[in-house]
Amino acid sequence: MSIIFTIENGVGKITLNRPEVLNSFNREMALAFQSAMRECISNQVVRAVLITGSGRAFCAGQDLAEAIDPAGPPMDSIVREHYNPIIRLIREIEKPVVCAVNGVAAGAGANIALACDITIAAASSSFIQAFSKIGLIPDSGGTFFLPRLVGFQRATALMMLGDKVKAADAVALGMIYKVCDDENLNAESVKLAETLAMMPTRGLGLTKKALNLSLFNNLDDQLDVEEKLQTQAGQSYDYREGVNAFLEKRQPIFKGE
Ligand code: T3D
Repeated sequence: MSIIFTIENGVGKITLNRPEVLNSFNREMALAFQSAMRECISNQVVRAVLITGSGRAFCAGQDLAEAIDPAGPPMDSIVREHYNPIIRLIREIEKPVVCAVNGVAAGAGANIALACDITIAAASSSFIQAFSKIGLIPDSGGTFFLPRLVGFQRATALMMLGDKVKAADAVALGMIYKVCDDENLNAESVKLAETLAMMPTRGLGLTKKALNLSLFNNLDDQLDVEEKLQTQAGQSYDYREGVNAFLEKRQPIFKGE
């Protein structure tokens, strides 16, 4: 099984599972990942998503043996059919997506981690824009997210030089949210995803929508977006529950509706 997909406590957990090749993506894994993400979108039980890897790596990007295999998927279809849909699904799902980077994240693996909503990493993990070393350009949204996260100069240098960025440095650069001890990553990331899953996830989904649009909008347009989405959030069950629970001095029970 190239991925392991489970649903527990409101969290759809996708574990990349080709540890012998550092969870690099072949076509089967890319399509299985997309299918799990689609299940997370349509299944109302899933209120948050957690992405991680098995073994010592998070993901080493494209499986290079498959990429040069004449019987493998044609070069031009790899980005179009594998990585672009994955990044679109991560950004389009109106539920929080947590990424737990458990080891090296290289190439498309690094950029998938950067496209997630909240990325935490084990202290021993690292991020490498490995593309330049083999004559490719960064894909999987890397040229979109990395300059926005760390600034144009740093992104350019990281992409051209392919330097390895340690997890703690990735936090300092603003690439990811948080680093934690290796042995705590699984527990911390599950706890984070489960916490999000219990929150007013309709509102979190709308927050994500607003953030996506903020990447393109000017202030005036963004204020309009906030007005529209706040109106939707204000009509949600969770908003009423949150306010009632506050006034009644009790814990709210949110439904994601
Ligand atoms: O058409 C297209 O290809 C477009 C799509 C592009 C998307 C991309 O992601 S391009 C970038 C592809 N990825 C890379 O270039 C990274 C290649 N891997 C590495 O540079 C290193 O493996 C790492 C820095 C990630 C980790 O190094 P290290 O020393 O910890 O491990 P290792 O010994 O290099 O790898 C362990 C095994 O995994 C090894 O196999 P073996 O010798 O034990 O049988 C190695 O060949 C295999 N492996 C690692 N990465 C890949 C891989 N096998 C296939 N594809 C890989 N990407």
